[in-house]
Amino acid sequence: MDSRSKKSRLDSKEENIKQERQTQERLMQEKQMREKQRLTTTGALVKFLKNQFVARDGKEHRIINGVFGIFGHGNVAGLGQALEEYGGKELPFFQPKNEQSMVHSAIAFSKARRGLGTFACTTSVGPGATNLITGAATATINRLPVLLLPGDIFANRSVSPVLQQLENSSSLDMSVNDCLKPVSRFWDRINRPEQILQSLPEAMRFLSRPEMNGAVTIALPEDVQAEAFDFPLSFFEKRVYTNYRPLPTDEELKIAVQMIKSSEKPMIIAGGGVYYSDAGQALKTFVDSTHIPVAVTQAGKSINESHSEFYLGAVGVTGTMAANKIASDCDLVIVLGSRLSDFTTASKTQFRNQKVKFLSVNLNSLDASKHGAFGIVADIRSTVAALTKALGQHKISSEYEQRILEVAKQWQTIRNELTVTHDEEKRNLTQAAVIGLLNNNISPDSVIVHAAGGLPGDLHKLWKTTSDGNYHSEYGYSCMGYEIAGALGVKMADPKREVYAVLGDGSYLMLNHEIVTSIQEGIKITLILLDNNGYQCIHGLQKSCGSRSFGNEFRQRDPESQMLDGEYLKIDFILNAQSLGALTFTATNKITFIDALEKSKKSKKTCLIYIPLEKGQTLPNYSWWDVPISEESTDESVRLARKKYEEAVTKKRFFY
Ligand SMILES: Cc1ncc(C[n+]2csc(CCOP(=O)(O)OP(=O)(O)O)c2C)c(N)n1
Ligand SMILES: [Mg+2]
Repeated sequence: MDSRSKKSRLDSKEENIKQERQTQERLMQEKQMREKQRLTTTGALVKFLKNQFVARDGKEHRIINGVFGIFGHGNVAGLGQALEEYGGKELPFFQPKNEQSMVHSAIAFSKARRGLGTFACTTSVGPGATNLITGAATATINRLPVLLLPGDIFANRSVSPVLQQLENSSSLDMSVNDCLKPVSRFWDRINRPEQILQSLPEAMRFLSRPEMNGAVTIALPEDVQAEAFDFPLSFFEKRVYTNYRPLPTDEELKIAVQMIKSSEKPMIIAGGGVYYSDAGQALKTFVDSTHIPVAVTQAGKSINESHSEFYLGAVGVTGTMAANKIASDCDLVIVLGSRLSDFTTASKTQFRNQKVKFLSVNLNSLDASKHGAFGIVADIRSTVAALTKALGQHKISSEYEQRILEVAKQWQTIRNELTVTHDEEKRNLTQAAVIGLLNNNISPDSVIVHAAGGLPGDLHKLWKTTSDGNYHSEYGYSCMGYEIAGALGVKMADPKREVYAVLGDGSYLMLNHEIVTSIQEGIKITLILLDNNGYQCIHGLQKSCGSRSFGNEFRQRDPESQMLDGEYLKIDFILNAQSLGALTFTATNKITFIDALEKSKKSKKTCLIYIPLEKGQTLPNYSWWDVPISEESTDESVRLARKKYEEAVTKKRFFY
């Protein structure tokens, strides 16, 4: 063969290989195209969200159960269009009346489901987005998951400034959504469609892991929302994120057992983690076996407390006499799933025993290490069960047991006296009487939702939680306005339960519009509105700080004094609620309140029970709260209060 023909044969072989390679590549591309779908960023986002699940104890839960939204130019054509096109049954849309309240509804839903699942909240680019901030902070502080999807300014900057754009002179890469950074556990901005391939799975990790829960913000520039990309189909396949229960190590258990066995006066502080971890039953078994008493934080009070006399109720600033007495003197605090906020520790004055030690179990290592605790970063239910087993027959001493039972009994007598109803005296009901009557006259599996004002403190002290989730308090942020929106979310989480928002006139005036959403959706809740003409818990606090009365009551500006100290405002709450669609009742005594409760139970539509309160009735305090008082004042009563304050501050104890 001459060299020429040899070369041509080689050439044709190479040509064949080349052609073969090209065919392969074309087929591969065709296959890839078949396995891709051209979608807008928000179309892909919606398709992705529909198929995300979290699994715990062998049960799967949808992570995003629907979308709350208010549209504007920043989200209507992008995400709005995508929701209409792809949302379907799996991602229903709800129309709340304020962006803050939609976050409250979402996290209340999540709390009712023990953190397993939440909602997404979409807003436009400007005020809609900044209205999310309070909701986001409420979520992150309470460690509850929510997905926030605010629209954002154009990524391509071609129209800058778009309507509602903040023009920050120090950076063009900044929008109002940057305000959401400190209140979000995870924050991202999508500048190219394909970025969601990384961003969304990361967001799901934050929404599905309890120790990472909080607000997750994904800012969506309005041009990018509408841009298309060939998304791999595999991105939309069902994903299940496992919410496993990490166990304590043998070494950790050994140390914990030793700490408990060598303690003479141990007590448990049960925080929200006990409820989220569904550890109520495991805790009961532990208490039945060891007789170690339990006190609860606001979030921890969500667990059923009706188990035994070793459950002493609330601890700390708003604590019961029994729990606080035991806490003051105990030598070991077993902290289960608590953030140890200032209310729980009475601003670091609650635990007075010189030898007191802390043993803490929490999935969140920040919380586990507080107060110099021996911290076990593990699941609470599993750890409590392991401790019960490892402790065997161990019990507290009979002396200590006697003391616990004694103070528990004393407290029950006081509680019953405090909640008594003076209906025969023709006075309005006191807040404590309302609490007692409500506790006794609603079904044990109902839910009460509260957040701010004088109610959280009084409820914490007096309420008896009759089933898991029966007590729903938002007290991480104590955010006025949470109550009605929160009740809506709780009812959505479990429509079988009767849900009561218990709130003051101040909170009602701040955010009452979700009554409209409840009517629109046929989601029935009952509002118990306690009217005491203003911000009375702060008024009380103000007076206890030596001040007289300034800016806290709802009073007319007086023409002579030019101050807000004229007549009380005449606000017709009944007419207001009726105008939004609620069925209303007025209760002025025991009989009318019970009657209103019975009628509201039968109603299919949202009800409001209006109760004018007997003002100025406060409960006894068994602890202290650090509210700094003016060091300088011309007012004698302030100077006196400051003196007492300076004494009280010396009782603070720090643990490292
Ligand atoms: C959004 C918000 N603003 C302000 C406060 C401070 N604050 C706490 S309680 C309270 C008064 C609440 O009034 P109301 O709901 O009538 O309850 P009351 O104090 O009368 O029991 C205020 C202003 C808050 N917790 N949340
Ligand atoms: Mg009030």
